[in-house]
Amino acid sequence: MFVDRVKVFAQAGTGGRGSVSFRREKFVPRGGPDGGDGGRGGNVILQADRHVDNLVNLFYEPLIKAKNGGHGMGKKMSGRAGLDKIVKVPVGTVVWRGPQEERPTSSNEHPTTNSEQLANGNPKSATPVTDLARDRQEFVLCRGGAGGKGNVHFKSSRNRAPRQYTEGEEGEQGHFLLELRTIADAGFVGYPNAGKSTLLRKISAARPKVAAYPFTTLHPIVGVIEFPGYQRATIADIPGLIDGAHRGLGLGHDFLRHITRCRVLVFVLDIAGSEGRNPVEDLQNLRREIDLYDSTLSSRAWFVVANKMDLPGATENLKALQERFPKLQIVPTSAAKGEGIDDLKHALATRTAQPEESVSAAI
Ligand SMILES: Nc1nc2c(ncn2[C@@H]2O[C@H](COP(=O)(O)OP(=O)(O)OP(=O)(O)O)[C@@H](O)[C@H]2O)c(=O)[nH]1
Ligand SMILES: [Mg+2]
Repeated sequence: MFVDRVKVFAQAGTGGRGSVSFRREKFVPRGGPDGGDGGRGGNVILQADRHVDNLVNLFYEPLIKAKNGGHGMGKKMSGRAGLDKIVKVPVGTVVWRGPQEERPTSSNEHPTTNSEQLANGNPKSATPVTDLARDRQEFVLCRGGAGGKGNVHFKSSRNRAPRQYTEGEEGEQGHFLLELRTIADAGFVGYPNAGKSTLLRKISAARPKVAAYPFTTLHPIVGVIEFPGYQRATIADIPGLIDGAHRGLGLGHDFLRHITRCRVLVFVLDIAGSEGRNPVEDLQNLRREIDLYDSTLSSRAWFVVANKMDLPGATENLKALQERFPKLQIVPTSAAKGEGIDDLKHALATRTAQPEESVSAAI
């Protein structure tokens, strides 16, 4: 299963209580207070890890808890610190904090109440917290509570046998939404069956499923292309878009966010119009869909792959497309026959090598 959005409830550990104790030792009458401090509670830490590719672990375990700190003890011994809970998440995870809610009472109760906004990733009530865009990047989601003070801290000339101590502080807690926005240099955008996955298989070692029915690809797949001279680029194949994708039609809406970080958008067209559509209109519709979804996407660097050049009608359609958009970079390919693949690699190498600002998620 591929999970790219998940709600969780996280709770850091409570600090341990301070101890009330008095020194008792032979030949040391009235040894005085010696109650140690409580240990701090464990933190809940998110860690980006490039070996993790989705959020499925958290889907099954949406309650993340770190350990409490140990209580203080006699002989001025501090309680042990609570263990941190380190949760590995994929690189590219964006975290939002939900509105304050009642904390769930039992462990099998899922944090669902009043989280519609969160579930929709709607930032209106949810506030952005962090963007884990680099491998090994860590973020303390909830900080553990400090340990309480033992009675040794309360002695004074007037109170030599204090019985005061303090409780440990509660750890931070909250509801969060974690959302994966795939990090890739370029992303394939196109109608279902345009041949995006077939192309990715040709240019990289990734093995997305290819089939003659729409919506074969159900979640983003990232392939790595190696260019001569140790240069490399990552390309994301996302599920096909259809008209109305920005409104949530087809699978598009849920997956468009995965291209929000791509520096270069590659529009893959079925140039032969083999499913009865017109490639010029396809391109215009695709451009419109991404613009309606996020207007910053339409100002990204982009070019077109005219795929299925082996089919009848392709050459005429390619000519029409070139006449309609004379300045546009168009790479003709036939993924099925393996033609134009080197040109596509070359186009990707040059376009992704351009030193553009890396695009962070628009949070
Ligand atoms: N004739 C021909 N067929 C192709 C070409 N490229 C892909 N196909 C076929 O088109 C069909 C769809 O290919 P996919 O690579 O799965 O298309 P996709 O764009 O990934 O589709 P979704 O994952 O559904 O969005 C498959 O049957 C491919 O064999 C091509 O260049 N020429
Ligand atoms: Mg596909």
